Amino acid sequence: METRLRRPTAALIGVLSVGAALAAGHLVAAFVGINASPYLAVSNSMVDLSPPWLTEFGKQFGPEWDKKLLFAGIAVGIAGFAVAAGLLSRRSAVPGVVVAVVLGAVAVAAVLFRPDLGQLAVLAPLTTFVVGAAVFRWLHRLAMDAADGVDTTLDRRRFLITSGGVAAGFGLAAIAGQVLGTRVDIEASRRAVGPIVPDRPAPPVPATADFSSAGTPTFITPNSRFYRIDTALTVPRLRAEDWALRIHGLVDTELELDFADIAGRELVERVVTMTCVSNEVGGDLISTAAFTGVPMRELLAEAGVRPEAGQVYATSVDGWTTATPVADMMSEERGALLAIGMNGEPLPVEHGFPARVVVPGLYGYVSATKWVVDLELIRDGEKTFYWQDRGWAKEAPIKTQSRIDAPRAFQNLPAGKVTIAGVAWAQTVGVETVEVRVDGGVWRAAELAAEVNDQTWRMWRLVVDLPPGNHRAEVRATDASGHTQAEERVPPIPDGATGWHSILFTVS
Ligand SMILES: Nc1nc2c(c(=O)[nH]1)N[C@H]1C(S)=C(S)[C@@H](COP(=O)(O)O)O[C@H]1N2
Ligand SMILES: [Mo]
Repeated sequence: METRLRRPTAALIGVLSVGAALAAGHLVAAFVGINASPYLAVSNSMVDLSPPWLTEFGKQFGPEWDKKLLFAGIAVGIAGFAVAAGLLSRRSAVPGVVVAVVLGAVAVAAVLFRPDLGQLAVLAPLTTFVVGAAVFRWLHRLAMDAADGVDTTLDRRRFLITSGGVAAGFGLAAIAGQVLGTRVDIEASRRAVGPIVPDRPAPPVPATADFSSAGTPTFITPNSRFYRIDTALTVPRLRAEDWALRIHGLVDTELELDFADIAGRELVERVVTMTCVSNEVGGDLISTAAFTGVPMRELLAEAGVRPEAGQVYATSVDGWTTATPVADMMSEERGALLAIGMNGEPLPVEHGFPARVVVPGLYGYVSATKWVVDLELIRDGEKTFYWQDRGWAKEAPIKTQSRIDAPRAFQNLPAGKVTIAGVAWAQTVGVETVEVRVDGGVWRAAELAAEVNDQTWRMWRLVVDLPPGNHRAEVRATDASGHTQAEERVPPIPDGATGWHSILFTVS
């Protein structure tokens, strides 16, 4: 009679070998670049290959959750694949080995397409492939011996002990890889940099700049609450002492600047409201900080921008790219920065430590490169960049918008006076008026908080007297160029959402 493995045994062999394979690859990746870990490399490729609807769907869960969900989804996918490989191999080990080859090939491809990994990185997926195939054949042989009816008890015990050993071994390898791979002590590098003190501080933000007591955000967003958007599944860990920025392309003199050079220059502080193009009407992908750094205008002038240059093409250490019009980078009023400080501290790691670009008035995806390492002056449209390749606009100035923060949607308020409050923004020109209407009535001008500068949001509030019942509040802003927000809802893709924000609430 032909020997056949029981289904649970076959599935277990599949899962154990794939687990061992990925863990071994993760451990090797700790030495050649953690992103070479086949599990991370495949996950990163999934991010880059995701269709726009999926990326936008993911962003709803917030910066931390969308990443956790992706990792969990990929783990489930791989486990399913492993179970299938095991079940296909109930008679012969060949299908399982073929699966290991396929998995290895996918991982090699994923690593080769990573811009931030060297040639050596291929060792990680190769390890995955070799370990996967070897563990699979080994466990399969033991399980077959246990199933063939001769010496069954002894063979079965041997199979169970080996399986347990493999599981424990790969658990340890995965943990060791994680610990070693993230051993670069990035916080130590941040501490060594110390507080970032501007030579030219921004004027202090007056206490009257926000209506946080009425429910708006604070004017300056604490670093820990600043919105975060990026494609990095593992935050780049680039130490200040290892960082350098190359400015090249259509310039007279190529520059290579290190952190000490930047930190030693005259540092300018600017209060800027950053906004993400994916921010839905009413969304919270908008925050404000006092950024400190060197004006991009000075750095570019030092390199000498040739007249034929139209865009600054920026690349981060993990290969994310964007392009910004030279005119916006060079404009004195706009005041683009190569920032190294955020609210007095070195940039937090998630916000681009050690250096990033900040260009007031442009959505982040066309300007705000975190972990920036390369600025290339190119002819206009000479190359496309990360989000442009995924259907978003080549140029994207921030659109005038407003949002209601209080009352909260569906909040139930006591009868009497109700304060409606929120924020409005029209970076580079400034907010002129904010109007609110309730239940489709007349538009009433809201009180505006003190204006800080043209590159930041502005808080507003209005006290209304409302009878008990359900109510609907709507808001619209008019900017200093005379443009009033249109009612119609426009989705974020390709160059930013517009439309009036409205909320429903109850007074009783
Ligand atoms: N390296 C890198 N820089 C990046 C991104 C990214 O994915 N990678 N995302 C951009 C986008 S879409 C936005 S809105 C801002 C967000 O910056 P924050 O996370 O500091 O708020 O960073 C920009 N810079
Ligand atoms: Mo963004």
